[in-house]
Amino acid sequence: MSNNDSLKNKKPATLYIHAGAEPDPSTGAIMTPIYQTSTFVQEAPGVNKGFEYARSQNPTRFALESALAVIEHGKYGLAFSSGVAATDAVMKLLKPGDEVIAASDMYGGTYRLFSKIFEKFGIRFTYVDTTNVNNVEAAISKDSKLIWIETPTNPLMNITDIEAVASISKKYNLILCVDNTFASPHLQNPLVLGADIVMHSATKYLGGHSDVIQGALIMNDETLRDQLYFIQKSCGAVPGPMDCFLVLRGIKTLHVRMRAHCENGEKVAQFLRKHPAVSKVYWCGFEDHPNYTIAKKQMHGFGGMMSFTLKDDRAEAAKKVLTSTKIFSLAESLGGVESLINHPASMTHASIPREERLKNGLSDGLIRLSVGIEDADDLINDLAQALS
Ligand code: P1T
Repeated sequence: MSNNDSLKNKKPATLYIHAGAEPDPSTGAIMTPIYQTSTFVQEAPGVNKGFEYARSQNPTRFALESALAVIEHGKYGLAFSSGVAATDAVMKLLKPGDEVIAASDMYGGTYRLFSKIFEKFGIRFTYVDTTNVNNVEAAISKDSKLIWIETPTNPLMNITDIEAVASISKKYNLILCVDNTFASPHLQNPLVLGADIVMHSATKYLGGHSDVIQGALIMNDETLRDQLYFIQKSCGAVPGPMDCFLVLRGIKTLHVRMRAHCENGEKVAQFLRKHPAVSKVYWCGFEDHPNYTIAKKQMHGFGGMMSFTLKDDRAEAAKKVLTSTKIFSLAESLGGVESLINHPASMTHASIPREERLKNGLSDGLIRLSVGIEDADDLINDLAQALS
């Protein structure tokens, strides 16, 4: 019986620590070895130990992929060299003429991949506000093949009802892919809610320590897994074994980190909301957040991501805050143990045309926080001095 079989019905903390981890058969090493090799010696042509060439098979990657499946309550996991490489693989399931219904508010790099790369190859993207699921159904045409949503969204923390979109996608026989990066598998499991594919930028909460770039896909359907594995090995965007080891290690503390991110996130969100210089805080844990009921239904906590605007909503005013924090570092990315502050309009979402951004509510003055797991009072004091 594999270790993953013995994890059936175990709680998240146990899953994260033991998923994918088998003692190394040759030495008993408890930690998965980093198989830093490009190829595997064969006894005779076609006679091998199941490993031929490391783009197609690597034991460290396989251990991680098996862990990814377990922690997202799916059957199969696939790891990629980045989050966008994982998204790229999903898009390669499609052919020219196919249409994707995509969320209008999402990570700028995903929008760039769709609009600047895949449109060139004849795939059509229709962007809708997926927080109203009626918009999704209304947009479906005879060419629609896939629905792409992100929830909570980057950076406006909009929430889409995964279960409701999954039932629409099943009705029209479409593939539903959910970017679950902001929630992490600890706070939300889209496959359980009916999605077909879960995507992660493992760079974020899964790795958790800002030391690796990686992506992940998890699914239940074997045919979909085979198609995506074929794309993974044929297109070659695989992560190296050292990076797989780092994400495997990160996953072991996911529950502890997420608990701390949630606690600190709530304290920081409440502090910002009461601050006289702040006009609006975007955080899905507020009871008056427009999608709070759905967030509460489908998530097990609200995490450490949030955005806010100042009463003075010009980019210059935001820049003053962005360059005045001492513990929050000004940087792209999120989900690491350390707190980051970011200016979406000029950084992570600069590839979205300004008109589009403004239409979706992403203003020039919006500031995004990835609240880390430092001491909450220190984080609040840091923001207080930057806002003053
Ligand atoms: O950076 P990469 O590992 O390729 O992941 C891309 C990606 C996909 N989906 C979401 C929701 C993301 O936030 C990201 C990456 N985001 C940032 C780098 C950022 O600072 O928002």
